[in-house]
Amino acid sequence: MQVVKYVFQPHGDDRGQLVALEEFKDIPFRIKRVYYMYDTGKGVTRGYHAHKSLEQILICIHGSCKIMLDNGSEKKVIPLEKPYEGLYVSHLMWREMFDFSPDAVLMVLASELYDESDYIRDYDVFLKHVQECAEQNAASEV
Ligand code: T46
Repeated sequence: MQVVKYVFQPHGDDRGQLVALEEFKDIPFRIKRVYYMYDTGKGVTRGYHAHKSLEQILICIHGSCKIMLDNGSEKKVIPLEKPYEGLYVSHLMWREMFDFSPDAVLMVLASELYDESDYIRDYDVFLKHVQECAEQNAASEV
């Protein structure tokens, strides 16, 4: 499984750092929504779902956390601890966010507006979607 981490360009000077993100330039999709989570309790794991079509970039702009990505056949844990790094999370990728430091702020740039019908919250249903997708791709290659 290929993990795509973007390293953004910080514009630093003697005042500090600034990171600017533009759609289609720094971010590979149109940014339709931004949300962020903070004050995450000790030992809390969030997520436990995949998306049918949503693409996102996760940036831990303060503190640190870990992201577990699972494509249905492989799992990887990716630490996020730098405000200039963004983790790309594609559709059909199970995600769990955990190990938040008390000061963590996890910001997410999303390709679509909030839509509960895009969520797959059952792991077995997720595996079925992954398999169906692989079968469709194999059929279209014939
Ligand atoms: C994802 C991971 C990384 C909204 O009303 N609008 C929104 O845009 C979002 C994201 C959430 N909500 C509401 C829905 C729930 O009542 O906020 C509440 C918490 O959302 P959720 O339980 O889905 O949060 P996480 O941390 O499990 O997942 C979120 C995103 O929902 C999800 O798309 O990929 O962060």
